[in-house]
Amino acid sequence: MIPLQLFDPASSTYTYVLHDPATREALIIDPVDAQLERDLAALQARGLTLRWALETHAHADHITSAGLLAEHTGARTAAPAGCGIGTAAVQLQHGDVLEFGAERLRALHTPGHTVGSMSYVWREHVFTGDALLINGCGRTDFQSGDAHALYRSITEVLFALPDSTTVWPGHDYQGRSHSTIAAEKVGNARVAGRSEAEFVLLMQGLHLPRPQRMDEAVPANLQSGLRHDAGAALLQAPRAAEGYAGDVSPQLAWQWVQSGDAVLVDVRTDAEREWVGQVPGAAAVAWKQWPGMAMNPDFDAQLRAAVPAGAQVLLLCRSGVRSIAAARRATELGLMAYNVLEGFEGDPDSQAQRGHRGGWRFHGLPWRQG
Ligand SMILES: N[C@@H](CCC(=O)N[C@@H](CS)C(=O)NCC(=O)O)C(=O)O
Repeated sequence: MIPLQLFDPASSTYTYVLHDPATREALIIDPVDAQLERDLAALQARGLTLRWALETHAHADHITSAGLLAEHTGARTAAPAGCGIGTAAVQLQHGDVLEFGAERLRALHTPGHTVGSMSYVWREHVFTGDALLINGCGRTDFQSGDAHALYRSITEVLFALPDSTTVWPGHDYQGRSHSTIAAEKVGNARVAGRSEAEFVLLMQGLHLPRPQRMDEAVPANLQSGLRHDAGAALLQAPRAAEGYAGDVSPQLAWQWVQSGDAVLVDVRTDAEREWVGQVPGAAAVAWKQWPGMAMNPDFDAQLRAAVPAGAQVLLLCRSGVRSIAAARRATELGLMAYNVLEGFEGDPDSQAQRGHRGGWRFHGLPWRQG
């Protein structure tokens, strides 16, 4: 059993998908937002059900798709407790285990690149994030980095794993895919044969340029990569979008519904509408259905039945993510399709609770329960 290794060329980031062959339950490590469609297709092609979207740390060079994957697949997000990713549903401590089917993945706290960074052990593999890289290691000069801590994480935690353990890094900038603990012990250019003091001196002398997207990536990653404009001021006009007519605020969407300018379609699951709440008069056409969040095979036909040809349609989901996919599909079907920003419940807050950061309900627009 080896992990599926996927690569984001723009950031040289490796993403990993592991699965249990019996139940097809899967886990993804360090997914990248620009690769969302690829990753969803990879899961679907293999018949995998995503249980966990997991981070090794809050990245500085790209934005995670963990929050989006959770929205699309029903997976839960998990992140190291020390990383400040308050939106992650599970805050991992050293030694915690995540289960997917009969498989188990164990969290190892390996601070140094950032204070909360973790590596993950699965079978005879270790996913080292930006702690141990192939013939290198993560930088320690920003985001709570600490070269002393990194030296100890590598030499005392990771090098304590069996020599035969395969090392799967978070990045490689030279096209290498994996290594072993034995090879890194002997040959890692930054660590092998060096004392802690020598390593610290070397790290202090690196003077690497800042990651280009750092200012944008870190705040977004502290929220699982979910949009952080939810709850923003009322938008007066639709915002342009790619693949569909545009994004509108919940308030503007409601104005259009009242004036008869557009049909509101709720693309959440039956369960969400029933138990969380729904907008009176909205048509219900699920994009995916619970349990399993499988695609609704009748989406096209049901949407056509709900919206007259050529009419404007507003797509509403939980937080404005599924509705983007649905708006793109509705556009392909010939409709003038808009995504309702923030969705019914908005984004999760720092306690991982929805309803306090934007959304249809938060703005006091009409809705009812049951
Ligand atoms: N050049 C890349 C960033 C490269 C970089 O700084 N990578 C970090 C991980 S985000 C690192 O730890 N690199 C270790 C090294 O280059 O030795 C960008 O602009 O995004």
